[in-house]
Order: sequence, then C-alpha cells, then structure tokens
Amino acid sequence: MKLSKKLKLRMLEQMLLTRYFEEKVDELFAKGLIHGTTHLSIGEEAMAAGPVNALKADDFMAITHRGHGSCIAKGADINIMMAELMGKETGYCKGKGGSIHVANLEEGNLGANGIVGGGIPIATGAALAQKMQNTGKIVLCFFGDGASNEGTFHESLNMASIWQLPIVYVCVNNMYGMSTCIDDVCPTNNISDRASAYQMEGITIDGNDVLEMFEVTNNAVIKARKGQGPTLIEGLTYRWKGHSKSDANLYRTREEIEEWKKKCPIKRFQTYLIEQKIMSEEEIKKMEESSLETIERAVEFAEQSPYPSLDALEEDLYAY
Ligand SMILES: Cc1ncc(C[n+]2csc(CCOP(=O)(O)OP(=O)(O)O)c2C)c(N)n1
Ligand SMILES: [Mg+2]
Repeated sequence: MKLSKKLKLRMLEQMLLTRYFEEKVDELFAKGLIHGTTHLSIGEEAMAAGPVNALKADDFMAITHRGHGSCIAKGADINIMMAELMGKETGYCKGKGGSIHVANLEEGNLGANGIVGGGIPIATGAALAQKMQNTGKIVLCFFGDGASNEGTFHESLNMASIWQLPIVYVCVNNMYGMSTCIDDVCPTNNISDRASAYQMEGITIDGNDVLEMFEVTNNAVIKARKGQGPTLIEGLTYRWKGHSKSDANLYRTREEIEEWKKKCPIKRFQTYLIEQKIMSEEEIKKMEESSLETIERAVEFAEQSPYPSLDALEEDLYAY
C-alpha cells in the first residue's frame, strides 16, 4: 500500500509531539507541578501513531495508563491535555482525572484506564454497540503485555470472536508489566499466539516501525469494517523510562535499555524519510522546533489556567 506524504509527515509530527510532551511531563513532575503519577511511553511512540492513524475520525479507541501518544494521534488538543495533567479546570476532565484518565468521547477516545485490562471489555462492549446499531464504525483497543494475562482479555477476545465484532486489539508488548518480565508469566512465545484459542488472526510485528504498525492495523481495520471480525496485533517495543514515577529499574540491565534506545522509532522513521527524499534534514529540524514550541505553549496555557473551584468538588462524581 502506498502511503501519502501527508500521512507520513503527520505520523512523524505526532511522534515528536508525544516525545516532547512526555519529556516535559517528566520535568514538570520533578518540579512538583504535576501530582499523582504518570506513565511515560518514551520509546513506544510508533505503537500509538501507527495504529491510530488507521482509524477514521469518528472511530473509537480505548487506551491504557500509558496512553498519551494515542490521545495525541487521535487529535487531542495538547493544551487541554497538559492542563489535565496539571490538574487545571481547562483539562479534558476538568483537571480531576490526570494522566491516567484522559478521555474525550467527542474525539472517539473512550479513555485511559488505571485498571490493567480494564479498557478491553469497555472497547469490546463499544464494538458490540457499533455492530448492533450498524454504525460502520470500528474500535481500536490498546493494552499491554501484562494485561494479556488478565481474565478480561480472554473473555473479551472470546466474545469478540463469537460475535465477529468490529474491533482490532493492539497489544503493546514492551516486555514488562511493572518489574515482571513477560517471559516469566506468559507460556507462549508470542502474545499473538493466544489469538488462535479464539479462532482469531494473531500477528506479531516490529512495534518500533511506524509504517508497519500502520499497514498491519489498517488491514485489520478494513477487515473489521467489512464485518469479517477481530484481529490481535502484537507490537514489540520497549519503554525507556521506569514503569511510573517510582521505579528504581532494578529488574533490567542498563545494557538492555541502551540497546533499545538504539532502535528509537523516531530516529528510525526520520532516517527513512530522509533516505526516501520525503523530507530534508532542514524540514525535520523545523518540525522538531515547531513541535517543541507547541509543548511550551501548552505549558503556558496550563499554567495560566485556574484550578477547579472548591464548589466543583462534588460535580461529575458518580455515587451508588
Ligand atoms: C487490575 C490491576 N492489577 C494491577 C495493577 C497495578 N499495575 C499498574 S500498571 C501494571 C503493569 C501493567 O503492565 P502492562 O499491561 O504490560 O502495561 P505497561 O505498564 O507495560 O504499559 C500493574 C501490574 C492495576 N493497576 N490494575
Ligand atoms: Mg508491558
């Protein structure tokens, strides 16, 4: 499939915005300007930009606790995202959700989820709704390697297969669930092998190759839209940073981390774009600069925004 220059440039820009957004979040957290916790996806940017660009604007996605890149690729406003992380009233959830709860139904973002595996049944239910209402829309469901050991994963894939739902499952296999290596907790060679138990196509690909991530997801999206059922795609990638804010990184070696940094998905895509004469080094530099400026403007916007008022404390809460 021949991808347009416009799409390639858009994916690079989204990956850059994600990298700079998260580097800034890391900095603001260290300065005490972001509270709670955050999970950074630095090193995994292709796993968001590739699959999400295979969606139409009104398709849905469900994301994980490590979902900043997917929000950005789905068209989230960086200012509003930064405001949410800084706990400001102008954020996506009026500053009450923070990093793990960015959601926006109008943009088709069913939301991040602090419960590992929690987004999988939500996405599967959304796919059932699309099928029952015959909307023609599909759902993209992100989850991690660790989440593939949860019951929600198995129950959801079973139902999606039985009902041939319009959903694409994307497993971000970064080899670890907190400090647990996937090899110690998963008996199959690949997580995609698990699809065969549900008569579903399962594919393992290079999660640091944004073009491959796009193409494979796009094929699965076309299949889902035709009513030919779900697919499980596993992308192999790596998170450069710790699991969340408190991680002494004692469960993996410095050498392993350095090896994966050499496989940077952004550098790799930039090299491709230059070699194929799609972008010049100068153009890439300009895009990097403008992306950095976008992040700085987002910080200004968030800093100037007010915190939610005390009167709003009990608004938007659900109580049994
Ligand atoms: C149901 C549940 N169990 C445990 C946790 C604690 N926890 C938060 S993130 C995480 C690891 C998840 O690993 P994975 O699914 O591979 O995603 P990754 O963090 O690698 O992106 C765990 C165990 C949780 N939030 N929810
Ligand atoms: Mg993981």
